[in-house]
Amino acid sequence: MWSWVSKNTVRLIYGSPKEWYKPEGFRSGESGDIEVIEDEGKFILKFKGRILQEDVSIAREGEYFCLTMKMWKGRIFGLGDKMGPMDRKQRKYIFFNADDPIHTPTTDPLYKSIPFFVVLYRNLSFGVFFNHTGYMEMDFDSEGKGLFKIKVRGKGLVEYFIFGPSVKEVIKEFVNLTGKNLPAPIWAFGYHQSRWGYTDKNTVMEVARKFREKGIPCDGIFLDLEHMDSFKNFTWDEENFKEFPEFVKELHDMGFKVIPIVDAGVKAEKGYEIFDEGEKNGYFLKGKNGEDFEGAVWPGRTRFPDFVRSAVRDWWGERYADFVKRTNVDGFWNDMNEPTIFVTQEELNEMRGRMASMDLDDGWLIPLTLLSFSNVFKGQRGEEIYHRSDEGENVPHWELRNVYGMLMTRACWEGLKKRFPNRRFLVLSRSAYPGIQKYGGVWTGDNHSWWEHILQEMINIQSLSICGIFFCGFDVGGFGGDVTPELLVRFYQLGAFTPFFRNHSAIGTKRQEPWVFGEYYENVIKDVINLRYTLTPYIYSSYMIGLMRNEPLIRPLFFEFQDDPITHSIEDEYMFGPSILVAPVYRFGQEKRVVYLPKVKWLYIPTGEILEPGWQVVDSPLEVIPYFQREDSIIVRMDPQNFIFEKDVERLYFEVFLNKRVEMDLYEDDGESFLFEEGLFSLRKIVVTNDEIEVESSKGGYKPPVREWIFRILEVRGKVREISILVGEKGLKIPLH
Ligand code: MIG
Repeated sequence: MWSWVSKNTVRLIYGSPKEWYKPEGFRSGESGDIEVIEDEGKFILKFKGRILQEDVSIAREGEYFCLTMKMWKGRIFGLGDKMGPMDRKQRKYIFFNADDPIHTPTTDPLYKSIPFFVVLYRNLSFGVFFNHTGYMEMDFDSEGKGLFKIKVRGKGLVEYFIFGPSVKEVIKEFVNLTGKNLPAPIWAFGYHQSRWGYTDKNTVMEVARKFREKGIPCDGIFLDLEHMDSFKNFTWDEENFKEFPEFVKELHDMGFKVIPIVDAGVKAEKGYEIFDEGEKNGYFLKGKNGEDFEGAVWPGRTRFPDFVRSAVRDWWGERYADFVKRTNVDGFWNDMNEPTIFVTQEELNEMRGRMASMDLDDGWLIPLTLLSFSNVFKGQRGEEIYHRSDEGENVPHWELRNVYGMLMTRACWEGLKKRFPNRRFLVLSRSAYPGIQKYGGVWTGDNHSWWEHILQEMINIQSLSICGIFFCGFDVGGFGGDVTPELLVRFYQLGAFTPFFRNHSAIGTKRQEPWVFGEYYENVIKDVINLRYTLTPYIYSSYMIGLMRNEPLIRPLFFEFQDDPITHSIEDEYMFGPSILVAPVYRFGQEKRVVYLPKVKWLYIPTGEILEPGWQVVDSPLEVIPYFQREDSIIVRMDPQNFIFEKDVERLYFEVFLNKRVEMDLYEDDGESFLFEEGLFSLRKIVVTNDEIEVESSKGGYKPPVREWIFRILEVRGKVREISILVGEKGLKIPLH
């Protein structure tokens, strides 16, 4: 069975699947040029006679449904933040959310399941989304036999096939199918400081004050587990974080937003209101015999809300809103929502039993047994847990695990939106499934202070972005392990060119705020953060336009330059919005960087050199981030501020790198409300040629303030001009001769 979903997107049904998660972007009545040939439950897809997908066999192995296809030619990109190279070929991946804090080159699975990928071969591209929320494996020809294999636990599978032929169109359509990205508040694009291990209010205040004293910009402070009373969500510690609302106010007065952590698990403690309510109403996940499922997480004995049910989401969503009402925090950071379950009573009993019966004569078996327990931590426990659906059906966890974290985040976003319909919050999630982008941004979890992870994070943010998750970032400096000076700088330099820019580290590791390595490194890092803040108008405008058009801020080179096959092989450079190419340094002591510059001339911003397309070598000493401006593009900047709303922005700088004609769209709004959804935004075109600057009148109901616009026009032949004009909502034309 198959059907059209929208133009050039088809939905293929294999076997008799349950499709728990329903995509939303169906446009009935549309059809495209793909030819679908169905034969005994298998399919062949063609476009103008050319085969795009060819199924080989279908098989049932016990509880599993297996589908084999011919492996595609070309490259495979996507799957969210999985470890390893950006091209996913020749590897097998598992989709079953897991909390694994050691990200080696082959660790798999991790926190998210994003079963969507793009196939790219020359000028042809299409996307494949296997919409399965339970256990799944995909093997992109790891055995080299020319076969792609997918195996799911269940009775069938739903595939969405999206024909391009450009990567850009594939991604846009995939986002259309799974949902528009959240509007993050403008301050979310500032810099954020976090650490697991800011033990009390004073420690946090000390850090906050240092930022202001040193004039290092910072917009957000994240509060980890310590702020809670005994790891109970939506509480605060009366000793170390007493008078919490006043503390939040104090930070607000200094220009900081405050974003506390929320864990998926609820401490099982009578008298803790949330536990009592959840237990009384049957809101928690169930065990095999219908009793509440219990496991150990940070709070000790823990129960888990059944986010699959809408009543539970409504209840949980109100908890966030209520916490905002009490404390006025500015967002939430949803953690442990795979969900992580450290251990269960049964497992503990088994461990005890096995260890108790051992003695030294067991030799090697002793460490082996201990090691086998460490799997427990990752244990996904599909068998032991049951959900109750809205229809009252009992559903085993293995069918739904991969959407648990997304549904928690949905509860968060919807709960906040309901109570505060006109206030944007920063919502983050560690676990995810396609569609997460409607409810929250993501970070990539527990990376390490390793050089290897700078490149990995570069790959991660590109892969998340092409899977429709635009608001993403990683722990700058690395979460686990002790950071070293140069590594910290290079981590910052990458982080400054990502949507979500936050330094975070684990308890027990070396502190890694910008100043820990003394004046020299502090100044280099301060410059990086300042540079980031100058880019705010460009970043925010590009993000919001991307939100409307379903185009990510982070774009692999092939997203913009698909025609050039060399771009298909590049994972260590990317486009940051439409005008900037960034090639961060990711090796220790690397003072030159080899870069590939596609198609046009590029301005090497750190030195002002104009470079020809092709392979180039640029200087990249520690103070320098290799980043480039595309020919015929504009970058809009402002003066840096200590935090985004510190002062009115009186001046905008339009850096124009001009050959013939530049055209850009500038988006502005108030940055913190939802009024833009009712048309209260400003969108206008700015066109610069050798003869004139043309600024369109602002369209939309938001009146941008009158500001000085300074145009710095650099022509490819080297001529420089600077023109300053006052611009409000009205358009104008300025001749350049
Ligand atoms: O088991 O809250 O990924 O960012 O600092 C560790 C403590 C729990 C994992 C998150 C990390 C966070 C940490 N959490």
